[in-house]
Amino acid sequence: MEKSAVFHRPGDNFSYLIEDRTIQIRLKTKKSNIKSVKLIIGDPYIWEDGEWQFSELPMTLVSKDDLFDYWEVDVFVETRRLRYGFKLASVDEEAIFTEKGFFNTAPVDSDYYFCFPYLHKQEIFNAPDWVKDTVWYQIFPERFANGDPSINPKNVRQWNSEPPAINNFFGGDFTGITENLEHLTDIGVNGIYLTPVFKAFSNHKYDTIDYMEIDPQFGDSESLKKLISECHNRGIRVMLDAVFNHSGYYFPPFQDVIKNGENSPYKDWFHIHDFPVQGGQKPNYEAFAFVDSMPKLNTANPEVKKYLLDVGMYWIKEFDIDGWRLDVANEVDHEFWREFRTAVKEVKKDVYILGEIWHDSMPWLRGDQFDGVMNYPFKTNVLNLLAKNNITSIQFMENISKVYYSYPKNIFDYTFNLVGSHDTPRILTECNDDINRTKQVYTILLTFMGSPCIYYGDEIGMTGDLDPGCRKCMDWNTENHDSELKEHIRALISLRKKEKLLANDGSVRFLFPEVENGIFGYRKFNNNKSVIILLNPSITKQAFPLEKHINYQVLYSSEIEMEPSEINLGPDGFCILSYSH
Ligand code: ARE
Repeated sequence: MEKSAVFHRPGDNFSYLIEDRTIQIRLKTKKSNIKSVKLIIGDPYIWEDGEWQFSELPMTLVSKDDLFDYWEVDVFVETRRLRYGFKLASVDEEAIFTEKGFFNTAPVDSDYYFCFPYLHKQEIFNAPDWVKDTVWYQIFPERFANGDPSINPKNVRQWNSEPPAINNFFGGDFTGITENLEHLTDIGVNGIYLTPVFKAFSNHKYDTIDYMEIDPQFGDSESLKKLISECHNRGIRVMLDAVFNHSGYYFPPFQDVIKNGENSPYKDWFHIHDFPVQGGQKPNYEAFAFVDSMPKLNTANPEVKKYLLDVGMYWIKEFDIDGWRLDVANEVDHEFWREFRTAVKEVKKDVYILGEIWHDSMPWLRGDQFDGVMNYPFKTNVLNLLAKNNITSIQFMENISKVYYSYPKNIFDYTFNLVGSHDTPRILTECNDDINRTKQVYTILLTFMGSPCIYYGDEIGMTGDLDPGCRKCMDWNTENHDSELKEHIRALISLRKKEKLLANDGSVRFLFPEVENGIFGYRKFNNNKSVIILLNPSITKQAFPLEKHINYQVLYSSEIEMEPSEINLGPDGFCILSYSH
């Protein structure tokens, strides 16, 4: 038995409440090393004749990655108190794994065991339920539609008249979005994420000048209120982009520091290393990356905190927005985000707080800060398999399993899944213009656990490389639209709304391929139904075994051949099956 690879630590992704008085407990062991695991569990205060009373429950081998097996069990705990350990069996050995180490027999003293002291209902991860049923559409406002030329920025370009650049403008605005909401409702999206809309210098607006003013090139309070109410009338939620890690160069407090140096009342609003303030390649103040036009805000400063928390509350209170996407969220201190959560949830209990974090985000997802994060690890693995072909489907399943099991189950219902954004090349470009591969990407995106997001224009087959290439003007000439791709996305969103298991309901099991690039997928299920999503990442027809006694219904698929004991998927094929149990 490989004891050094056995791991459990109470909390985070290893033990957590999933319902009132029900805890999900996980254990990691060396891949293929342990043959069975039983959970040893009991109330720490129930003893008889000097011995702690516990029971044993079998754990299920639910998944694996390249190094580990994952075991899991859900337990209803009547008294809400528990101590627990694990009885492991390999082919030639048994051992009891406790907080105090390994033993040959189960210690009869609860003090040896792992401790989850008390199951408080209010400690169930609590994010807004509506996010589970939301399919997002990300809009870069400068490039979606120019609806009101009267507010065009100076030297505005004709729509789509030239490639996007870091400093050109095409006049996208709120009116343009409002006038084209039907495009969104046609495909069935019910959430919009707008990149920054407040007054700023650049075309991307991540260099804020005034957090309390809408950028005049997009519109004004009235046109934003109209956009939001038109969205709400169509059942579409609206999320804005909060850039609190840094301001822009022309943010008045920063301008004051440039002018008055150490005498400025704002000198502690930033992280200035010495005076006078010097920009350039290596500014003498902290910034986003080393971008001197984005001075980092000192969010530990009470004045800055108050200013930004007021901003966070204002746009909810006055414009009824439904969510905040938090820019460079991982570089702002946790204490600020805890106070941010308290403040904005006070104004709107079910506001969605989404952090932009590209890496493991557990420290922000313990219930006291974010409701979800942008799931870039999901995007990376989907693209590595289907676009870049640099991992096999077995490696994909191992990697995606590692990502999934590094968080508590409930977290994944609220994670923001994406395959493209304003910071990355467009998905069709990543897939080398292969429409079948792109359709497979969307089959995963729109059926995986979490809240999926479509980047504007990807649904009609727009292309574009790294920023600014991925920020072309939306192409409104329907003759250029890939109607097959758009219909595929529309059908999947419609299916996701009809079949709740395709959204966030129930549990999941990953279906590993039998061979290196074999058919892979996942089964999502509740007590009485399963849906299975299968994909063939190869260019050859492949079979996937089916259970003969099950009556499978095909909900949606590419070319398939269905037999009693197997389903054959053509090259780049996909299918979604369901069955009752
Ligand atoms: C642009 C060009 C840059 C150029 C820069 C010069 O893209 O190549 O060097 O201008 O000024 C905004 C604009 C960008 C602009 C940037 C800087 O949208 O167009 O860059 O400002 O002026 C990391 C951060 C992540 C950040 C990305 C860009 O972790 O937070 O870098 N994303 C947010 C927004 C951006 C925005 C900013 C931050 C700044 O979404 O749109 O940029 O407010 C790995 C790492 C990630 C890294 C990622 C991308 O995966 O793990 O941490 O993200 O690569 O680099």
